[in-house]
Amino acid sequence: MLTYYSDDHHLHHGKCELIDGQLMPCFEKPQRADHILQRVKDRQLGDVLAPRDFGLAPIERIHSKAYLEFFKSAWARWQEQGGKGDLLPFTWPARTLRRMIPNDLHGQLGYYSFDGGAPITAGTWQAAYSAAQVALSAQQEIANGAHSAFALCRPPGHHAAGDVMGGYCYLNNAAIAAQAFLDQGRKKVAILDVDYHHGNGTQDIFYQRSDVLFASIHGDPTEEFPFFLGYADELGEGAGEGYNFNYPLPMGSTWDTWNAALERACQRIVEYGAEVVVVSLGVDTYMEDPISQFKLDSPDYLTMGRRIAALCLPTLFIMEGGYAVEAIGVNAVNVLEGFEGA
Ligand code: OKP
Ligand code: ZN
Repeated sequence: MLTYYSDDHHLHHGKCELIDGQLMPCFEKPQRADHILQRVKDRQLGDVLAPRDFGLAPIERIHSKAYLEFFKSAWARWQEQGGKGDLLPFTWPARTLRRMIPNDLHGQLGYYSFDGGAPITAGTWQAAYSAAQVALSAQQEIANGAHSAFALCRPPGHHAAGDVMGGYCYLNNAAIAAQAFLDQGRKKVAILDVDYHHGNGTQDIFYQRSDVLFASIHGDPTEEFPFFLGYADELGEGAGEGYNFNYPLPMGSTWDTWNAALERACQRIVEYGAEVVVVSLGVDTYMEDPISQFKLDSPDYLTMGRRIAALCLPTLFIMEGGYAVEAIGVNAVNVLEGFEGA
């Protein structure tokens, strides 16, 4: 399997996030992708290629121009104001407030985000832009006939909606790639989100559409981030009704529970008649993950890959979360090796 990868992810390295009332070093850090790349090489998964540049057009199919313009220029505006640290939001248009777009930078940052987990730094735009190009390059590989490809993306994307960043995510790499398949003539794309967290951004983007089926297995949002989406009764809306499937699982879930949900998700994908599968590949379901509460072990990821392969569909793997940095390479590449039947 070919891997697409860009060193540009190093340009995004947020300093801190707020956890338990304390500023902690960001869990979503460059070493994550470095470890995965190392493992891809150690296991000789296949060649590692630099992305092509498909420009902004395929990104604009998912994200609004206003949002992209804001994101692209936010750091320069912050510098003009003499800003020093990372740019982080602290006021959001929550339930009692109006959804205005104010003039102020921090007002706009609140408008275009849903949490304080997505810092904008000097290189965040470039890193996120390149991550989207990595996803598009791997997508192109499959469009050209490959059975699978791996987009080693960072920062991740599945929490980002059309004009909202958050949860470490800015551009929704999986959604951008799924849309590219459709724009090239495919009619039915399934997105299987195996990250520990619900892919609220991806769900929102495709919620009213039947050309993308979204299935997500994740920590029950009554107990876990992103809290406000990801429940089992969210089945899609309008034309999208019946094309959204959430499998929220209790904290502490082990492989057997997780696997039963995977089986149900795979059945939906088969019933749908998907032509291609995009996997939002998070490995924060791992037992040692520092911010997550599932109990998968490293060999389980081989089994996961095998089950996904049994769908017998062209499969695009897009990297999402996973924060047990030492194990993330083994776990992510185990899915890919399991898929390949290793
Ligand atoms: C991203 B992905 C606030 C804590 C909130 C956000 C988790 C984002 C996970 N500092 N945690 O789905 O792996
Ligand atoms: Zn996650």
